[in-house]
Amino acid sequence: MTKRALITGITGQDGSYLAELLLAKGYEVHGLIRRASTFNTGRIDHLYVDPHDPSAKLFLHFGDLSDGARLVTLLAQINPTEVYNLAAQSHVRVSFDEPEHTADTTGTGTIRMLEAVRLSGVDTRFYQASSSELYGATPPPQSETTPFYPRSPYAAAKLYSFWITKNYREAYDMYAVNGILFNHESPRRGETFVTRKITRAVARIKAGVQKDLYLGNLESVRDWGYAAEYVEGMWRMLQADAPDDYVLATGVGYTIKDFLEASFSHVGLDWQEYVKFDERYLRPTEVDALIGDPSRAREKLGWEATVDGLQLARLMVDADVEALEHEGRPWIDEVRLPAWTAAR
Ligand code: NDP
Ligand code: GDR
Repeated sequence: MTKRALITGITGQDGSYLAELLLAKGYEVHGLIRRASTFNTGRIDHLYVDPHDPSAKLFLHFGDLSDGARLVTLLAQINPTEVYNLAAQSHVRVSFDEPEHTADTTGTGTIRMLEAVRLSGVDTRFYQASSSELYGATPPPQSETTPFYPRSPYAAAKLYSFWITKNYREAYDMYAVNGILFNHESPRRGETFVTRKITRAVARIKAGVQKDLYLGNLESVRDWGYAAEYVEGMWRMLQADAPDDYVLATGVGYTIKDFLEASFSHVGLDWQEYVKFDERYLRPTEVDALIGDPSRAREKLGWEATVDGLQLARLMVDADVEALEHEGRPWIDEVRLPAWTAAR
């Protein structure tokens, strides 16, 4: 039987790595993309083959999580065996500026996807991109049994998505899982998330094309892992005998200052000479510390992170330095993959 996956959010960081992984495993991959006035497929262009070519295995469809009828039609047309719901307004700070839009995409978008699965009658497994932001104010270590305490419109929307996914599992006997993923980064990370903002600035400051780096709170602690490894965990969740919810994390936390130190010192610079404070990067309510306990995923899925937050900082700085040196050349060539990714 052909394994056929539908990925929402395929143009994002995780969607691009997941599409690569599933194509390498022989899947036919379908992706939902938003119509935009400029191209938004930069992260997956290297995977694209003209659909007229018989070897094509990746197919893109216009759609939006705000358009429920389109999702039902698409599900029926594609008839996927696995659905990965990765699409979201995923920026926590922006969710305070656009709370209603965030609720519509990151929250209600999930029920539209689940309803599309139910109404189209397709026999499929469903992955929901849940987040460590659900824990919010609850102190670490955080596991699948830790109580949630969301601290942003983004986290509150993801909380709804978490519970509605669980509810559809129980109410309709759907194979539906939540991956509760702690922060995961890569050279493909969006430029406005703190890690990529830092590593990109390091490359630019080193090259003499940027002078300062404006940031907000440097004290918060995050458990940063490597996105290319985390998509493998998503896939493993859908291969298990029974549906369950899993934390994916490294188990080690660092402050933003630690990440700054690792990134700047990697190219021989002192971060304190360049980093400046701008209050507009503060959040009305902050999440102080997230450090995950990935024991369940290790024991039940055999999944383990191998790249920790500071290794990641160096890997991302190297990629940004090279991308700047070879401007115009696809950065995709620069990505250094960990052992199990390269072995695929
Ligand atoms: P990105 O922000 O890189 O990608 C988000 C994707 O969602 C993009 O493809 C975007 O499309 C798409 N999208 C946004 N709004 C809509 C919409 N209304 N309809 C259809 N598509 C839409 O996120 P990541 O890849 O980093 O994360 C993937 C998912 O995992 C997200 O749900 C995120 O909240 C969640 N998550 C991420 C973590 C992380 O550390 N990266 C940790 C835990 C959870 P476009 O390219 O057109 O903007
Ligand atoms: P986060 O990631 O909010 O954890 O959400 P982000 O990188 O945006 O922030 C991490 C921490 O850094 C602090 N910070 C700054 N953040 C940004 N973006 N820009 C700055 O200038 C800056 N200065 C300091 C923040 O205050 C915060 O404490 C990410 C997203 O991918 C979510 O979608 C996902 O669910 C969670 O990770 C897990």
